[in-house]
Amino acid sequence: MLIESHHSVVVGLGRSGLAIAEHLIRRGEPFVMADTRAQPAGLAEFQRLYPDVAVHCGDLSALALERAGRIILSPGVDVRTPGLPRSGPEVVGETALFVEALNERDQRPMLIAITGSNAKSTVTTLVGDMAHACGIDVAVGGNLGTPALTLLAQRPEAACFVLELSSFQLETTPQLNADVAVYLNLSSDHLDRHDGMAGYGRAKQQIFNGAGVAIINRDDPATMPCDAARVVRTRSFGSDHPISSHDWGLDSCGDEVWLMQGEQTVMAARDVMMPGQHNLLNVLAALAVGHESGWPRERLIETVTHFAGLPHRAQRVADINGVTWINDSKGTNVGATLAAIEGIGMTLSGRLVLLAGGVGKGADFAPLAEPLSRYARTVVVYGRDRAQLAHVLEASVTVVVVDTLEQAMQHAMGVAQPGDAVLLSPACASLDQFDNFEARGDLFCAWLKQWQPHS
Ligand code: UMA
Ligand code: ADP
Repeated sequence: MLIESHHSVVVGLGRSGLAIAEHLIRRGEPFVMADTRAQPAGLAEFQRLYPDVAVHCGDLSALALERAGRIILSPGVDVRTPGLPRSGPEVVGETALFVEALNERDQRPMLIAITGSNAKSTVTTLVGDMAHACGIDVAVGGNLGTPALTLLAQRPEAACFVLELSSFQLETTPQLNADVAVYLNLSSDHLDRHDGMAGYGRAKQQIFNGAGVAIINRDDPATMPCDAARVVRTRSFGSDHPISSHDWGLDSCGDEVWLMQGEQTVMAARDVMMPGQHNLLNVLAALAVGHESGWPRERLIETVTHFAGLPHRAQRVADINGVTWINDSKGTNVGATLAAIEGIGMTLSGRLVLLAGGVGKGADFAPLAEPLSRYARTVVVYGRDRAQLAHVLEASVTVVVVDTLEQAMQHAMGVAQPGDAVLLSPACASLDQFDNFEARGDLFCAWLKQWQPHS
C-alpha cells in the first residue's frame, strides 16, 4: 500500500478508529486505516461500512509511515509501536481532532475535561448529570464509552462537552484548551505504556495545556500543574478545611461532616448517597466544576443527593444480618482499593472483610497493609495472584487464601460480624477468572441473591 504525503493514517480499528474515520470522511480528507493485528475484530464491519477505504492489517513497518501527512492513533496503540516513525509526521489522537473541530466553531462550546487514575467515570457522570439538571444541552463521553468525535457528530449543537480522558488520550493531545480541567488523583496504573510513573504523570499533566481553570486535589500533590503558566487559575478540593474562599473541602461539627467552599457550608455529608469519604472528595470535585461553570448551586446539590454512583464502584448491594456487602469490582488497581478501604473503613462501627485478588499487573500491594491493619477483620484472597497478596499482607492482618470469588464470599459470610462491611475491591484485574470487571461484580451481586429471598 502506497502512503502519500496528503494521507492521514488512522491506527486502530476499534471505537476510536471508527469515530476518526467517520470524521475524516465527513470532512472529505483522504486517509488510510491500519491495525497492527492480522485479523482485528472490527475489520469485517469496517469494510462493510466503508468498502472504499484502504485498510492495512499487520506489522506497521510495511507501510513506510514516515511518508504520511499525519498519523492518528487510537488510545490502545502505544506511541512506541514498531513501524511508527519517531520523527517526521505529526502523531496525534482522536481527542486532538475533536479539539481542532471545536476550535473551528464560531461559537465554541464549553469543554470540561476530567482525568485521574481513579474516579474519572464517577465524576464525569455526576458532572454530566449536574449540567443536565441545570438545563444545559450537554454531551458526555470520552474514555467513558462514546468517543468525543462521535459525540460531536451526534450532538453538533451541544453547548457543553464533558469528557473523561485517559492518560492514553491525553498523551496524544498536545493542546486541549479545556475551559475546566480536572485532575482527580494519581496512583500506579498503565505503567507498561508510559515508561513508569514519571511518564504516566507527564501524560496526565497534558490536561492543563491551555486550560481556563484547573481543579486539583490538595491531598495529592501530583495533581498540581507542573507548569503554572499553562493554566489561568487553579481551584482545589481536599479532605481538610479549605483555606481560600474559592476552594473546597470537608469540616466536621459534632457528629456531622460538612462539604464546604471556603468558610461556607454547602451540604451535609450524610446527604451524599455514595458511600465512603473518597466519594465525598469526588462530590467536592464535581461541585467545584459546577461552580466554576456558573451553574446554580441548588441544582448541583439536588443532583448530588439523587446520585447513587455507578455500578461496581463502592456500590452497596445488600445488608444481611447487619453486615453491608459492597461491590467495588472496578477497584482494579491499588489506588482504588486503598481509597475504598480508607473511605469506607472510617465510616464503619465494625470492621472490613476485604475480598481481593485476580491479575495484579505487577503492582506493589504493600501500601494496602497499613490501612488494612487499622480497618480489616480479615482479608480473603483468591485468583491468580493470591499468593503474592497473602505474602505482602499477612504480617499486618489475618489473611485467608482460597481459589475463587465464590469461596471468598462463603468465607466472608462466616466471619463478618454485625456492623462490618464485606468489600469486594480486588486491587487486581479480573481477566484470570472473568471476562471483565462487570462480570466479576455481577457474580458478587448474583451470589448474594440466595440470602435475600424477598428482594
Ligand atoms: N490495536 C492495534 N494495535 C495495538 C493495540 C490495539 O492495532 O497495539 C487495535 C486493535 O486491534 C483494535 C483497536 O486498536 O482493532 C482497538 O482500539 P483501542 O484499544 O484504542 O480501543 P477503542 O475501541 O478505540 O476504545 C478506546 C478506549 N480503549 C482504550 O483506551 C484501550 C476505551 O476505553 C474508550 O471507551 C473508547 O476508546 C472511547 O473513547 C476503555 C479502556 O479500557 C474503556 N480505557 C482504559 C482505562 O479506562 O483504564 C484507558
Ligand atoms: P475510573 O473511570 O477512573 O476508573 P471509576 O469512577 O470507574 O473511575 O472508579 C474506579 C475505582 O476507583 C472504583 O473502584 C472506585 O471505588 C475508586 N474510587 C472512587 N473514588 C475514588 C477516589 N477519590 N480516589 C481513589 N479511588 C476512587
